[in-house]
Amino acid sequence: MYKDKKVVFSGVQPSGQLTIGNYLGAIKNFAEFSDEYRCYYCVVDEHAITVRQNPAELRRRTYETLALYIACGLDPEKNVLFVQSHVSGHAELGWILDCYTMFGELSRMTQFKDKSKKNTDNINAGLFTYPALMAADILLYQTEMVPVGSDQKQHLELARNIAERFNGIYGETFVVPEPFINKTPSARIMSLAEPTKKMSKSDENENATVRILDEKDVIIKKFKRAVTDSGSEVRALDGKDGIINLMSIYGAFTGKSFEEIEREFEGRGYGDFKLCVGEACADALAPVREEFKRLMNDKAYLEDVIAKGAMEAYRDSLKTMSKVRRKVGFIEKPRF
Ligand code: AQP
Repeated sequence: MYKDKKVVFSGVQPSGQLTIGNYLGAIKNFAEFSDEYRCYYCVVDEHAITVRQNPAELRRRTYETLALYIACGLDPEKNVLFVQSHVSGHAELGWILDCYTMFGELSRMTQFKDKSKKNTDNINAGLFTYPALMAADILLYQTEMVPVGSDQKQHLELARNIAERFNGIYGETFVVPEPFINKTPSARIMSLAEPTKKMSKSDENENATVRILDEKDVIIKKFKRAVTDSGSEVRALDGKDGIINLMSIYGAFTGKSFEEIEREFEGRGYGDFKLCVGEACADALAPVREEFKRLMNDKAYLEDVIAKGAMEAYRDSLKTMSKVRRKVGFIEKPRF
């Protein structure tokens, strides 16, 4: 019975075509929690509009992200798969938590700094308060554990601080969540064009990202073009950021350690190595691509999953919402 289970929550923004960073850092790890935990995996469309989106594309990507969840192994019978904007508690709790989140805390968030540099003409309040909405997503379901890539660690720490602050004022209200960041280098996959920068789905340089849904020949071409240093030895040495990134990706898809990879490619050069990384990645993702195509042709099924997910998430969110409303001093909601 799920009521005795601890809760896992995570989300992905439908803000672009998902990359192998999203896959290796987050989604690939989601399924392993499904049996033991009550799992909520959300398509966080409200977060996506902190950056200007084309409405038709946002709609399409919302379906695609949900289909990718399933194609990556998340069974809708075992996980609550849903769309954030379908459950009003996210925005409602987000506003309340805004009032328990400090300006100074939000100003220190590196994602805000990076994204405001990238979107100078649209540094909106939502981009700034994004971490408070993310805290609401997590705290709404009394989440114990949040599987994310390492770029989200700072936001998770802030969510913990907000929960502790609120609990400190009003008494035990929220479970204080723990991040789950996998210990391998794939917790942070870097751009193929600028290996000191994280791979991001919204990167405009197509050579910087490998998308989960890219065809095999495209994947191989992108790895061939990946920026490396001027050497030729496949070794994880200081300053070889590009090669280390490719080793992390190869290791994540093959299960091989850095030592094993170094031994395998001794004396073989970068060209050979890049081809093997491309092939390992494309072959591992081939079944995901196939299943994704099948699901996108079954809109009725996706609509059913979305409706069931929204209903379950909404129902489960009510308890926390009513507790929070009472604690902060809002009067009882009239019943219509
Ligand atoms: N490069 C990455 N390596 C490992 N994990 C990553 N994640 C993102 N990029 C990498 C993880 O993917 C999950 C979903 O991310 P998100 O959609 O919520 O937002 P994000 O972290 O801002 O991801 P992107 O790809 O960089 O999106 P855009 O370009 O829209 O900002 C998270 O768990 C994240 O850690």
